[in-house]
Amino acid sequence: MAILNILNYPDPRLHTVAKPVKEVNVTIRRLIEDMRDTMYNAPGIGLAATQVNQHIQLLIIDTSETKDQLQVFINPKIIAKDGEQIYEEGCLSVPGIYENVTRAEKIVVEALNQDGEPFTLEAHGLLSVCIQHEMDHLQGKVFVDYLSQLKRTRIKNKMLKLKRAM
Ligand code: K1U
Ligand code: ZN
Repeated sequence: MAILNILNYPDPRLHTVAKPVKEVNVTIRRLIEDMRDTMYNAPGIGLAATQVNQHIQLLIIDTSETKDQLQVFINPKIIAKDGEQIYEEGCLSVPGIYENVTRAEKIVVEALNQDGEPFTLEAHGLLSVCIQHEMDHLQGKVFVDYLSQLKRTRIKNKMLKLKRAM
């Protein structure tokens, strides 16, 4: 079991665009295990490889109450979107900050699983929000990027103050 370091906003490495995974091999599977332990330990309901300073297209999610339904998405692509929903989002890279973000209500996503097998999933509600939030991380985007300049500056200053106090 390894708990990985989670990058904190405004770390510039959070704005790195992730590269596609070429092969789902033992290195990727080990990273998935470490990311799973890191996400459950935080605790969180999602984690993108970007947040643990690995700039590859890999994200994991578990929105279940029982925390035993890990979903792995490698090289995810949204192939359809519909509707709109507003959800008060959090982020393990921006601890203590929760803000409303508007996203698609329904998405259809194609990805590879941990065995390198392709799958297609239709997601709604929190799962849909979480996939979109984690896919943003892979594009170097943090949820605070949807907020006003004023709110973003306040959050950035709060995070830098927290870092100095540590
Ligand atoms: O990307 C991340 O940092 C993970 C993030 C996922 C997320 C949450 C809410 C909306 C969109 C995306 C988190 O997991 S923040 C922590 C959190 O929401 C939570 C933690 C424990 C129990 C339930 C929720
Ligand atoms: Zn996040």
